[in-house]
Amino acid sequence: MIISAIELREIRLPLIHFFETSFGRTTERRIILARVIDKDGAEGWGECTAGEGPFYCEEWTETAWTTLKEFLAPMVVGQQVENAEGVNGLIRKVRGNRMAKAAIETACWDLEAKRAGLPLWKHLGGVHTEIACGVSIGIQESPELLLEKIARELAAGYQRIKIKIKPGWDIDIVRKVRAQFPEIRLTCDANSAYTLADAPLFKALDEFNLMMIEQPLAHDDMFDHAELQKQIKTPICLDESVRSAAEAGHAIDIAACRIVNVKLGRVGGHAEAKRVETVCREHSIPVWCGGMLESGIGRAHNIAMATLAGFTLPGDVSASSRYWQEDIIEPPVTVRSRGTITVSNKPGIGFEVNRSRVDSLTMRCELITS
Ligand code: OSB
Ligand code: MG
Repeated sequence: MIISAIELREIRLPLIHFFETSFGRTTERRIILARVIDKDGAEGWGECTAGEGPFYCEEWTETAWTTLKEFLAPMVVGQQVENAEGVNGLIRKVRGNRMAKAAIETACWDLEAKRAGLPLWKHLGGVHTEIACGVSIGIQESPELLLEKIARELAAGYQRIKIKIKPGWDIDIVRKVRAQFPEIRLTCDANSAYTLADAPLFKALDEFNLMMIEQPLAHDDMFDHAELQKQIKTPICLDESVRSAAEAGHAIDIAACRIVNVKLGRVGGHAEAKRVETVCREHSIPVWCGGMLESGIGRAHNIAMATLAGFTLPGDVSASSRYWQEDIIEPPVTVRSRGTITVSNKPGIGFEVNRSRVDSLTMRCELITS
């Protein structure tokens, strides 16, 4: 395959409701989209999942834009590459910047699947045709509001509720949620808001029968997580601190977690996500698909990835209508009453990109050619 051009765009997309985590509140997304075009004019779409500031990880919209435009796109255009799997080889020289890389890499997978006339999920080697969905509910203005939101999501059929926690919004909140919903599958995500000194808090959380606690400690740590996992019964799930299959292997080796959240952007695209899934599956570590408040393009890629065999737990992949007044793909992603998404069997990501809507949301656009 030869990519003859890459179009980068930044779109702004306001969220229906703000989303708050321990590191801050998001009201409007600034999303970079990558469209790769081959010499025959076939195209593929990818999304960069970097946030609006360097808070989840080092990357953010502005650094990803510059890295894509100045380095990554020029390294890919005009180069012969065997397949989408091989795209990483062209951009290996660039360290880190995985979310920027994933925008191009995932777009190449979409293109390749379309050229083969295959749905992306099949092209990736997926096996599930229906994926289990959970929701991630941000920090709310009051506990009552959180309980209301949970009730609404359960009524919509979602199979698992994840709540965001931070110091001051943790054990009392979990206690209230459990009191109201004693049987639900419940998890919490701290986005690195705690240290090992908070071990007593996590021991106290053991009584609430959480499916897992996601990334309680530092974003770049594994060793303290291993120490914490020794002290608590609740499984730890790593998000931020697993950025590659190698790191997944290390985390498993030192027992830093019992579950892994896989995000395409965080690991640099589908090829690496597949390797993470493989390492985890071979060690009987369940994985699930995380979310980064993606538009429909990133969401469609997430759905395809979540069809891989090792994805056995409900992911943070939910309906477009939870985030956007109107998505940028057609049809929007919808969730069935039993809390699942049925995969699309159309070629590539399986959804049409609404070009006029994307155009109307575009703040800047750059075409990189060879
Ligand atoms: O840690 O999983 C996370 C959103 C932004 C940044 C980090 C995270 C999240 C979510 C949202 O939890 C998941 C979603 O897209 O609904
Ligand atoms: Mg997380």
